[in-house]
Amino acid sequence: MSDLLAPGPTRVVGVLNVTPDSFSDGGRHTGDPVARGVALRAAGADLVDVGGESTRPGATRVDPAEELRRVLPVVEGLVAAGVPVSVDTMRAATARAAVAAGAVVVNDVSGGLADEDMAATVAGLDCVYVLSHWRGASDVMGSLAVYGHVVDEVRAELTARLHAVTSAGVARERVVLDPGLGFAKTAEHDWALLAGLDDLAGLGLPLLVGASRKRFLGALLAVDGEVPPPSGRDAATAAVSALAAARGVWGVRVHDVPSSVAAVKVATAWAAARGGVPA
Ligand code: PMM
Repeated sequence: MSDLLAPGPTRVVGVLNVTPDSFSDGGRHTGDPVARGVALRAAGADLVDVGGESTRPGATRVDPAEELRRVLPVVEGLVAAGVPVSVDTMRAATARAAVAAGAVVVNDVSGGLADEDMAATVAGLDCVYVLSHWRGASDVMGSLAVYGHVVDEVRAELTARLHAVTSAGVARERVVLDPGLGFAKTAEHDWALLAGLDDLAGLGLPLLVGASRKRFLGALLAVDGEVPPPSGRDAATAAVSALAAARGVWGVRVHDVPSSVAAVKVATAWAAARGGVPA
């Protein structure tokens, strides 16, 4: 766990959604999810993030037993293959089972808000905790995308959640913060948060950015109202990865691993050539 947060280049977190209805890649993949995860690792992912519940806008919650049934065998298979695993879940019970099976990161897009047992559960586990900004479940989050100053409000709400989870016993040193792009955010909010990464970094904790294939990139790339499909947004995702890496973020969560590995390498080499000063 400690190595995971040690200083170093931006980590590339590969997305492995084991869902029939994920926003960006659900249903598109066939075949063994463990083999897909192993391939993500071979392509350069530092971590593989396994999720069994779609958070696409409008999605309804999956049954807890079904989530576990999807996720656990994949976590076990990847751990057995030596792949560092993160579990993408809002449920304490799933987090506990995945960490018991060898996952080293609990990635909770709800920042502990969806399950009141999450913070205390994570406090008792040996893992990194990714705490994302969140205002409500996917079926209602669109109506919650209302901000005066989005960066200030996200920063304040992340600070409040950080206080809540550390009060429940989670060591601050193992928390990674995430602005939660697309979660109760419009495209304008997503861009403001990316532009405000330095401000969020001021909280003094590592940051994870999950821009991959999201709607704000689709809207940006639309030509004559034609929005490219999620898989047509990977070059734009890699551009975000390069810029986020140049801002020194801890990690980027992406579907297409090779393009973001290359992007992070470019940003790292560019900074090194400037004597360690980011591009
Ligand atoms: N986005 C999604 C799922 N999990 N986890 C973190 N930490 N940050 C994110 O932005 C994030 C996430 C939704 O995207 P997907 O359906 O394409 O996986």
